[in-house]
Amino acid sequence: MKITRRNFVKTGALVGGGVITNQIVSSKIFGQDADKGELIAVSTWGGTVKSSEKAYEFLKNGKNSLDAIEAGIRVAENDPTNSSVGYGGLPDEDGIVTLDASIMDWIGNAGSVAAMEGIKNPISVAKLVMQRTKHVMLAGDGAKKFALQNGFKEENLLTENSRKAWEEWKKKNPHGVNRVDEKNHDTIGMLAIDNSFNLSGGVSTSGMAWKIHGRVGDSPIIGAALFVDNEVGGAVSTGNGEFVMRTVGSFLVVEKMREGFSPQEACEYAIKRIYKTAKQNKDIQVGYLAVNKKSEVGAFSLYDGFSYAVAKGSETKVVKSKFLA
Ligand code: SD4
Repeated sequence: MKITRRNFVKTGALVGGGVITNQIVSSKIFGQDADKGELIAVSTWGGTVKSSEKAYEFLKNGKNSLDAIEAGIRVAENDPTNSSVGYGGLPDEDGIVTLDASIMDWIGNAGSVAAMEGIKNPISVAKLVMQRTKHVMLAGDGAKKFALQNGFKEENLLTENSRKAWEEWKKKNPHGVNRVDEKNHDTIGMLAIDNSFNLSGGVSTSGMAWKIHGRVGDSPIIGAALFVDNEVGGAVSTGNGEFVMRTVGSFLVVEKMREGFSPQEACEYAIKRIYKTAKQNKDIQVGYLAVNKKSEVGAFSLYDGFSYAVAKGSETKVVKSKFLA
């Protein structure tokens, strides 16, 4: 039987390379398709522009939005100069790089890994958690074991630059005081719409620099740093994950869009919710990026400094986000 967007096939071995999965394989159950937009790929922070370009190239070549997201995010994960994602990410207070990532497709399937060590491309592991298991999230040693069993190889993710930065921080903070460096942000959150008008999203990060070993941020939590609903749109977050988790931020953004807010209005609404508790602390930064099914984009952050990349039509632009305070 041919799987199309329109067939609803129950649990089965038809997806995920012949491995039993509980993926949902049709969007029909969510109702009618929404208004159609155009091909688009967006990513948090201007520094990830190459990721949006890569994802857009995939979309233009007719690849689906899930594969485009994975390819785009892998560019950031493989870049040793991005100190918030994958290889080269800044470590925790013990000097260990631990990675969080999540991915979600247009049908509502989701996969994520949390606090995973030694694997360079957590977004691809998250995709396989989604496609090859009955679970949504794997954490720590279990995530790594799953990755190794599925053909990933173990690598040292701590670059010389990241190690030196950690040593300097450690000298100044021998007891782990002020352990979180709020100024360090480059986490990638991406959303993309393909030529079947299907939306997917993903997030990948090494999390907050100098975090307590074992800390998990918002990035692998579905509904916090990432949420996609193919009827409505998608949202991703970056910044202080604790504030995003407490307000289930990306889900909130998508639900406001469902009520009729534009992506811009929805991001502003979610940031204002955070500001109620974050306003005492000017160092806390949070940014949301959202896209609706018409390929309209919105973004908003607590404070100045957030930016994002948009690949659409013939160009890729880096746009400075509006901010609250
Ligand atoms: C976290 N949200 O672990 C991530 C960090 C981040 O840009 O986004 N940095 O809390």
